[in-house]
Amino acid sequence: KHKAFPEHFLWGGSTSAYQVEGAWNEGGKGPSVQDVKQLPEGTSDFKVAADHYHHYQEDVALMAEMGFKSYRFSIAWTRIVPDGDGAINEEGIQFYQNLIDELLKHQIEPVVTVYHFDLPAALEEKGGWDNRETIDAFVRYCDILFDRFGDKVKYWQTINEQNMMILSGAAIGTGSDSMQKTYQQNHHMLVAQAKAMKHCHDKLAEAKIGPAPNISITYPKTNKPEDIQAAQCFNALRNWLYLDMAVYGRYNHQAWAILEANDALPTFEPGDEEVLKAGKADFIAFNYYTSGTVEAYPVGEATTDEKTADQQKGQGIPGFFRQVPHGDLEKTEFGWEIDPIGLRITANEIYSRYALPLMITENGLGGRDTFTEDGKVHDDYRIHYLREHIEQMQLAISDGVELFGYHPWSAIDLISTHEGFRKRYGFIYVNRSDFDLKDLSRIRKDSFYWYKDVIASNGEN
Ligand code: BGP
Repeated sequence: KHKAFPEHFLWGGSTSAYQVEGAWNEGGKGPSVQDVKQLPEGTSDFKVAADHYHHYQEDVALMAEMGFKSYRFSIAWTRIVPDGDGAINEEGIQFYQNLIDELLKHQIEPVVTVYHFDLPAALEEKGGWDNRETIDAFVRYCDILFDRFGDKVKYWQTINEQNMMILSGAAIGTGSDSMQKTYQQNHHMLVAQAKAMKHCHDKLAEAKIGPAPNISITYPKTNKPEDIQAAQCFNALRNWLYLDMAVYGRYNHQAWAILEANDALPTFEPGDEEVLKAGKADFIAFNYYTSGTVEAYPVGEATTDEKTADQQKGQGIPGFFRQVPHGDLEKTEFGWEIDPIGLRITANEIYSRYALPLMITENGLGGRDTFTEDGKVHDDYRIHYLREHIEQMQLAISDGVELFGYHPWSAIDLISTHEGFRKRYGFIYVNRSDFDLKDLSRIRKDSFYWYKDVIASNGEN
């Protein structure tokens, strides 16, 4: 017999500021790297997005109708400090005060991500995460959030998917031309995160804070020892580097060895070691969409060009691992492998390593939803995907994992970073396309009604 979901389980949904809000230059907001970057061809910019900035009351009412217990969203750094490290924008503060009050009015717990891929463009111009001053700007920004919202927000996450920013940086606003520089940026983000966690604890006795990386288990392609060893390496570099740091304040030994072998070790400044040790996560939030698979990548198989390209994209490192398709898993129409059991394995693996409570901050299926003539959106494929993942969550809980929240991506349709508005994830359909804003009206998808029942029955659906 399976264990039931805990009584106060946080059933919710997830978004990020630049993907959902729009109003990109309203209310005193400054530009972020997302507003100024080169867009993939045929893809909308982020200027209007789902226009949540102007529709937040309606959107929160719809979340409440679904029965949301919590809502995981991000605050746009450039609404709070438009140029990253200068004056505070009170209008931006007010927007989030209003949003948080609206959530609390409906008994929805706010779960706040401090930084979700939207570094202020002004900081990027000064070197972004290459520049150690960005650490101070980040910590100051966090202090402002803790001071202004700390009386109402209990759950905080520092940086969304830092590991994905590092492994596929160029696409989301950071990036660099060498592996050493990339991992130096990574180091600066880790130091910034540790300081923020420490400040949070010093300022707010009741608050809980943690990282929000994308964690998914990596399988070996075969049961050959060399493939199993390759999987261990990739897990270390992709997953454990980030969590070992957030929990133990030290670099994972195997990840460190991979960096060392590739002349990519970060430089420590005096004091970094103590700072990293002092910042401790209270819980682990993680995003899970799919698992990964790797095989051994013998040195000598790659040309220098391939080697550099692989390393830049995080695809493979000769002598360690190379990512390959799984082969037996079904895929979404956008080619993402679907692996619900991988979620159970991942949750158990994280819990065994760190024994901290876990919260899922993203999980979901991107599809080309269509609005049918009967005025509905029949997204049975999404229901199927989510149901299977919820079943595996319940199995993980039965295994003994302390899982306390689930926030599918996304609460409402929003812009996919790489695919624009044609790839949708929400329970709520937003009536627009990439280049036609239509009326931006909100339509409840079939998954909306289904998820409402899931929440009402505390996951017994
Ligand atoms: C995660 C990000 C989200 C979101 C999601 C879906 O990596 O944290 O911001 O974009 O992936 O990805 P995509 O929109 O590329 O399908």
